Amino acid sequence: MTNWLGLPALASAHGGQIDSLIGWMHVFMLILFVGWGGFFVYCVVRFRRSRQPVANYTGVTSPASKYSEIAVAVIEAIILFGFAIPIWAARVDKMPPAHEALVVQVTGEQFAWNVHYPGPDRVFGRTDIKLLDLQSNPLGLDRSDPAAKDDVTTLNQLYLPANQPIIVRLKSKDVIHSFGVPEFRVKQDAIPGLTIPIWFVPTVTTAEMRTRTGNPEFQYEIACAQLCGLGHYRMRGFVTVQTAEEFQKWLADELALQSAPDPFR
Ligand SMILES: [Cu+2]
Repeated sequence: MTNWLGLPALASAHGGQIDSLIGWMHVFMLILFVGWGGFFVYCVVRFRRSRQPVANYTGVTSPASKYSEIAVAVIEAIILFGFAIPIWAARVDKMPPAHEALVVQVTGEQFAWNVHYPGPDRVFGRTDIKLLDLQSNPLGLDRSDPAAKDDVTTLNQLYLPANQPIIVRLKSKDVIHSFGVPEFRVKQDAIPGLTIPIWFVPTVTTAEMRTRTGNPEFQYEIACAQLCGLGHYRMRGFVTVQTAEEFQKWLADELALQSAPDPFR
């Protein structure tokens, strides 16, 4: 189906299915709208006062409406248990294996997104609330932990390789935020006290999207999709999708930069 609903540009592997679901929803809702609208007009005409001057207190006696209600309940149960729950299980619960995916932790706070990469060892370093410093160490990462030595953290900048499964482990430091990237057709609440994984495969690099949209400044944006406080409007993060090679280079450069001893300390 073409993009008749004017949805944002698509840049993830599963997004096409979501778009076609949204499209079919609109088609079904249009059918319902026309059906019920027609029924309403019929009733207004059929039961007008000049034709029905006196109210009929007995009402409808045929059991047709009872049976149609039962039929609707049965059909809805089939849609829920036969389609909705299995599709949800396949799409959301079945994560790609962690060794094939890039696992990254994204922690929302008022009003920023903290990104944490485990680095080449694929193990997230220890974090400790005592080490937390809003300016220099917003995640409280313990650099003395061997697993943390190769970790990379960024603020509001999520770099991802294209065409590889990404598992984002969502967390929140304070209130409920929501990680939404419209082009990936991904949106998930980040809830304090929970680590919620979501996964997707980005398919279009930022550079490619810039040529595609004709906008040299195009950026994928993480929009916080839950009203999370007064600064909610400025809780914006940016996603840069690169080729696998570019991403590896970025990660290596960033690692060299972040693990170097700080000359100002
Ligand atoms: Cu927020």
